Amino acid sequence: MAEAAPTIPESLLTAARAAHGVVVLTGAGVSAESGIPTFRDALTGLWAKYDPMQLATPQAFAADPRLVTRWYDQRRLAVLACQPNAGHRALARWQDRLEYRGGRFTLITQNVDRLHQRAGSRDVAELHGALTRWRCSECGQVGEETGPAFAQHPPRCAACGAARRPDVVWFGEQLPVAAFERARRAAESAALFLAVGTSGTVEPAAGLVRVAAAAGATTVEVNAAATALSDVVDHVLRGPAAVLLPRLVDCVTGC
Ligand code: BV8
Ligand code: ZN
Repeated sequence: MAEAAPTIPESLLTAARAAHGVVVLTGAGVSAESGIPTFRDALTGLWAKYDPMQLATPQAFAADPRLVTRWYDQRRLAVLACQPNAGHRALARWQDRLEYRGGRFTLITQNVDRLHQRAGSRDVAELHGALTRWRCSECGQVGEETGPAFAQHPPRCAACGAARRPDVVWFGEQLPVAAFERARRAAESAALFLAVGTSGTVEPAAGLVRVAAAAGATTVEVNAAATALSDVVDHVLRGPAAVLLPRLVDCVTGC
């Protein structure tokens, strides 16, 4: 079991500075300090009586499209009102510095809030879609929704009138094939793989840590608490991502 290290071990810094291919998998914890509740806590207040595992499914949408689109519209508005935090910005900085030196940086996220992109990260592999992208449940027409709350629930497709849904991956739905394939290939060739702010409970995203470890990468967990991945990784950095990521990136990039 890797010991949780409040400081950053020299062995990790040596591996990170030498890494030509860096892969980072993020989960809801990287957005916690932006004020976005983690996925397991996303059901406060009005939604406290629901289980995300029940609400984030095609069955829930079929049974009660109005309830489901109201929850997603509220989450969409919440993320639009939030700002990226120092953890998001540190990952964007690391990508800039590594790619400037000819290295490869792949950011894979389970999050649907697009804060990585707003912080400047490029080519983000979004495994679970995005809250601001909505699509028609019938004709598939897709649109970016960054405006005020929908006037009606479920929102209707302008082309065919059918109910629109958030373009996110619900439980039981397949992940976007190209994004997951790119994530898996990056994990297989990573020299350094970080799992940041994820409980490691949702598959197949969480399995990428094991793919990287099996391929010989140095693996790291950055998390405020112990998770299913803590025993899998080589190094555990225990604490908030918005504090630990800037510190790690500054040490690695020599800022
Ligand atoms: C699929 C979008 C098959 C919606 C989400 C094995 C293989 C394949 C599938 C399965 C499998 N076993 C089980 C399954 C089924 C299922 C699954 O994984 N179930 C689990 C829960 C048992 N998987 C699926 O259904 C996937 N689909 O496999 O389809 C298929 C194949 C072909 C054809 C058809 C079908 C789809 C999974 C995607 C579900 N959608 N999101 C929405 O957001 O509403 S998942 C959802 O959970 C979010 O995206 C979230 O990101 C994700 C993972 O959770 P985390 O990000 O880890 O968040 P969590 O709250 O759990 O943890 C937060 C962490 O942050 C904690 O550890 C905490 O300590 C830490 N933290 C908090 N604050 C901080 C912090 N860390 C650092 N700093 C802080 N400040
Ligand atoms: Zn339509």
